Amino acid sequence: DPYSTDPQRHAALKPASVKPFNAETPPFLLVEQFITPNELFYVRNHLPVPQVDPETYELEVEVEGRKKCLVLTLDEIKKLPRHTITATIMCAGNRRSEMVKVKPVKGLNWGAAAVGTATWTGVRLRDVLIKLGVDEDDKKLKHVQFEGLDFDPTGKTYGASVPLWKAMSKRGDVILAYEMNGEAIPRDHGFPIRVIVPGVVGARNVKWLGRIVVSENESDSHWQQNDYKGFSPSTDWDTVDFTKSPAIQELPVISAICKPSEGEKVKVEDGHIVVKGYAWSGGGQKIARVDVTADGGSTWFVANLDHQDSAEPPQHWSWTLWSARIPIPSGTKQVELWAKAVDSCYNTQPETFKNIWNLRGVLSNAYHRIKIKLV
Ligand code: MTE
Ligand code: MO
Repeated sequence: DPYSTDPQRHAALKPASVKPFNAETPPFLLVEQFITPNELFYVRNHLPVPQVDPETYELEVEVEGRKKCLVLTLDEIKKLPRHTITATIMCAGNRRSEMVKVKPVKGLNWGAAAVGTATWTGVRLRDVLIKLGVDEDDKKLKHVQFEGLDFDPTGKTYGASVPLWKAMSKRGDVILAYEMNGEAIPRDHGFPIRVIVPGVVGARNVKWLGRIVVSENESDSHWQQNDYKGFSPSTDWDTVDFTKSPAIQELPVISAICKPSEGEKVKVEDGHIVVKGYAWSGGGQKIARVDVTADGGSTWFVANLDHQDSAEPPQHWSWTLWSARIPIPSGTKQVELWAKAVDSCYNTQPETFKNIWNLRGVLSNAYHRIKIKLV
C-alpha cells in the first residue's frame, strides 16, 4: 500500500477521500481565526505523500534546452534572502457539492472549506531564476513548470505551471516556501519545499517540489492540460476539448457562510442572528464588500469585514473574514441566507449555479445559500 507511509492527520479534518487523502476543515472552525492552524488546513493530495529526507533533498532548477542548471540543497535555499507572505490557498473544486445539485460532475465532493490561509516563508522564485540567468524580458520563455516528488504507479509526477511573468514579477510574490505558520511545512502540505503562487488556484501551488523548468511551454502534466479548466454548461464529456480552454490560474471572487451551517438550529437573540464567513478573490484582489440577505434579496445587509490584512490590491493575497447581524421578524421558523462578495475590481459572484455549471465542477462561486431553522 503506497499510502501506508502517509502522515497522521487531525481527527477534526473531514475526509472527502482517504487514499489519496483529501479532507476539509469543519467550516465553523475555519472562521474562528484568520490564520488556519497547520493541522486543520485542508489537504488535497492526488497521490501518496512522498517521504523526503531533508539532508539529501535537492531542488533542480533549469531552463529547457540550456546546459546551465542549479541544484540547491535545503541549506542553500535557506541562505537566500527570506520572504514572508500571508496567502489564502483554495482548491478549484471548493464548493463543488453545491454545483453538483444542478447536474452531476466529476470530482471530489468538496464543501465550502477546501480553502485556508497561512503565512508562508521562503525565498523568492524570482531570486532563484535570476541566479540561474533567466531574463524576465526573454521573448521565448513563457512558463515556469513545477514537478512534485509524488508520483503515480507508472512513475509520473504531479506537475503544473504558471506564467513566467508571475514568477519573475517582484509584485507576484511567488516563493519557494519552507515554513508554514512559522514551522517547517508539514508533510501533507509539501515538506520540505513547496511553491506558493499567491492569488492563483491551489493546483499550481506544487508541493514536495523536486524540479523547476523554465520553458516556452506550459507543463504537459495531466493537471495542467486535461483538468482544472472551465467550460460552457453545454459542454459534456463527449464534446469536451481540453485544448480549447485556458488552464485556471487566478480564481474568481467567492464567499461562503461558515457559521451557522446548512440545517442548523439557530437561536434568535434580541431579534437578530449572527452569520459568519469568509470571502476571497484571486489575482491579489481585496474584498471590498460582502452582502447578506435573509429574504431572497429584497433586503441586503452589508457585513462587517472583521479581519482583513492591510496589503493593497493587486497584492492582497489573503481572505477576509466577515460577520453580519441579521434582523429576524418574530415568529419566523426558518430562513434561507444568501451571501455574495464584491472584490476591489467590483467583480461579484454569479447568482446561481445553473449558468456556470461545468463538467469538472470547478470555479463554483455562485451566491452561497443555506437554509437554517430558528428557535
Ligand atoms: N502538489 C503536489 N505535488 N501534488 C498534489 O497532489 N495538489 C494540488 C496542490 N499541489 C497537489 C500539489 C492541489 S489540487 C491543491 S488544491 C493544493 O496543492 C492543496 O494544498 P494543501 O493540501 O496544502 O491544502
Ligand atoms: Mo485543488
